Amino acid sequence: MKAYSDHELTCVCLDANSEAQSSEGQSKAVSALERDGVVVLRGLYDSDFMEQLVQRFAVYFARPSVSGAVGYAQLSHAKTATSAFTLGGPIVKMMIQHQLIEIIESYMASKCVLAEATAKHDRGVGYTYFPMHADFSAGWKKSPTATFELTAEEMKKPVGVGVALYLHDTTEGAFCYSVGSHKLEAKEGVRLARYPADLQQQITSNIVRCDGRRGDLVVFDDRGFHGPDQPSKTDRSVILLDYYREDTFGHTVVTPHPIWSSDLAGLTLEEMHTLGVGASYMVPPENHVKTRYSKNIFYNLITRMIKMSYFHTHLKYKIKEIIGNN
Ligand SMILES: O=C(O)CCC(=O)C(=O)O
Ligand SMILES: [Fe+2]
Repeated sequence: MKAYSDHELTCVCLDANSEAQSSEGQSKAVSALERDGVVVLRGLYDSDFMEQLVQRFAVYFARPSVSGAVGYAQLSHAKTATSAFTLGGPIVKMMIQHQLIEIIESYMASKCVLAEATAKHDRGVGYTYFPMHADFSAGWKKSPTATFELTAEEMKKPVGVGVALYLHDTTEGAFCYSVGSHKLEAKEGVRLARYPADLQQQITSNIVRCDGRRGDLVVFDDRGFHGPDQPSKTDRSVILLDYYREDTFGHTVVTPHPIWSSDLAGLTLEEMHTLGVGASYMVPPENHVKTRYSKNIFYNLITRMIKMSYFHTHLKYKIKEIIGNN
């Protein structure tokens, strides 16, 4: 039985249509991030907007993407995902929502860049496949060949801010955060299991499950310990965004975003900069984790089946050709 802390998280209600009314809320959100490393933002997206997003999500999460068909990437038995940009239209607007960006940039004391954007579905399989972790620690590199490496000095600053957008009311399986753990600067690395027992106990006893409503955003400092509530028997759908601190990483994303060109209409240059348009990247798209299926044991069989899937029409033409020539 999991026992979570009953620490009350700060939940800030913002008004998407009135920046002036929300400025007090924004400062409250930044203070909560400084103190706890986590804050819930409510009210930025109305129900029509969420409905559109959920419908787009359903289109992409009905089936796997096979030979160009619309769908998701299967990453494990429990986990399916696609780039959040694939969902199109409304999702891009939510990624650059001004109040959200202002909160993040004020907390980081730097401009930020959207480095990762994932739409994800976790199946409630009943075991832990994604344990609590920090996203960064000193010496962190995105891949063994990456040239950029984080220093202990940089880890004193909020180098990355994560955002989880709930696509439905979420309790079991929700995002969890160890309140205040961002202040530890992940000095012993990103894996909780590698920490001395007393520190592990301290981190674990401060974990709060961030139950939330559809449309809520959980905003958190990536240096703190976090992860989905697992083991869980309930499915959950979520959008995960990660904004990196530009003064630390430069104008860099993890891997280039697959953006629909029509979604760039009407965006300012600054918004495009935040989205990572023109940014350098750490992992070439063909090596990104979403391409993992090419290492699956069924990959060769499935590719052969795809190659054969038009063979019957090919045969028909061939037979006609032979008959026609006689
Ligand atoms: O699925 C979640 O709630 C957390 C995801 C996460 O921590 C990550 O992608 O690094
Ligand atoms: Fe994480």
